[in-house]
Amino acid sequence: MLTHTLSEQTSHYLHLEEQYGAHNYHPLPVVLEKGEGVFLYDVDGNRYFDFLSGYSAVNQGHCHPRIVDALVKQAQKLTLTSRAFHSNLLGEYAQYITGYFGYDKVLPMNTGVEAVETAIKLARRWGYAVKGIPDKQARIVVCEGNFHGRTSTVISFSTDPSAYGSFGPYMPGFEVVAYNSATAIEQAFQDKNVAAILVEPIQGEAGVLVPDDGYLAAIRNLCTEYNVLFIADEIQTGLARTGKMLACDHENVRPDILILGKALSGGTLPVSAVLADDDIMLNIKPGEHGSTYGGNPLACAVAIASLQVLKDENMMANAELMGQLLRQELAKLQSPFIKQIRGKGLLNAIIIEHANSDAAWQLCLAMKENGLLAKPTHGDKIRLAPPLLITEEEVKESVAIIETSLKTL
Ligand code: IF1
Repeated sequence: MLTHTLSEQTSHYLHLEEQYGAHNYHPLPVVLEKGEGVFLYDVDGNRYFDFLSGYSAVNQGHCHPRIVDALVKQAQKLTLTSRAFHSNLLGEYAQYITGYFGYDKVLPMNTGVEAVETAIKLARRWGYAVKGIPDKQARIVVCEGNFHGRTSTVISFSTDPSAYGSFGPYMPGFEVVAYNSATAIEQAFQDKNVAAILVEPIQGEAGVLVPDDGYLAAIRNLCTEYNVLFIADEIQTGLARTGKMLACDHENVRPDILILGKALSGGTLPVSAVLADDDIMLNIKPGEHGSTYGGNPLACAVAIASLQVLKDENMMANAELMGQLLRQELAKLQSPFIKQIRGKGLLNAIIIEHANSDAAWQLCLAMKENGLLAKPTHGDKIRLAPPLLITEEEVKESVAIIETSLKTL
């Protein structure tokens, strides 16, 4: 780490985290204290374009005034009742979000992985109650390179050793198939005990892997044909990030179970949701699943505002347009170090090719010095995913920063 170039203040905060925080992350050496729209500010007052957007939790931009307003107003009134009692906001929110996405019911949770766990439980329950799978035999098909969160069940079907290694024993009942292969899925579906397939419409952690056109439609058809539930994890791809409200919308495909998180609160607090129709959702009965914070009134107020802002500010269309511009401007750079540019809407990545295996990290450090924050993944991939309200001028300014930074390699 280039700690010698850091301000005294920055070093102070880095050392505090290093000393007292668990070492389960390796962040860029920047200490942020303020966010506004597409910008972040560090403790020394430097301004940065945010090209991570809190891993797509901040699609609406940092501290969006309407979301913060909803948060503050509700925080002053009522924040948590638990589900032992009703609140005046849960029903309103449930009506709002089910109408918004076109499902009969919502089951509210908090973090993304809790919603994934919920979807897994729902699918297994449906498998036994509706499909007639023998007890404890339900299987769920997942894809190679998947990322669905960090719980012990969810890492059980990860194919990334840094996610699952030495955390066993692992939860059985999952089958991994190649991503972007309908043939592999059909083969797995020959097993009558398959209850569901869980899939990211674009693989995020794998480095923004966009499947071929027709993949999602093929999954939909196979699921219908084999009586298997299609679970779409749209935690990262949903909520306007890829240029449509959902990434599944690119192929006009409707999953049986839809998982949302991250931007459902515009980056203000953990809010996730599982959406499904009654024939699936009503198989879980009172007392069989839940969460202390799930569906709390503060989350409900914030989620309504976060969803409303996406539509009112037409963020799908802007993500689509600015994504095209970003990829087009990056292509113009003709950098020998950019091996590939890929993505959809404002969920993008560049793949760095360089003799130095540390080049992507060095590039991110240079971009930070020049006023843009992004983070490498798997060594050579850099995610480029700014908040969805970025303007044309700001995209061009950002690409100029990337260009200048590439020259330092
Ligand atoms: C971290 C990645 C992004 C997700 C999908 C579920 C979850 C996530 C498709 C779990 C979470 C995060 C978590 C974050 C890094 C991050 C990430 F690099 F790992 F892939 F976004 F790009 N499904 N993704 O992407 O949601 O429980 O975290 O709310 O630091 O682990 P969560």
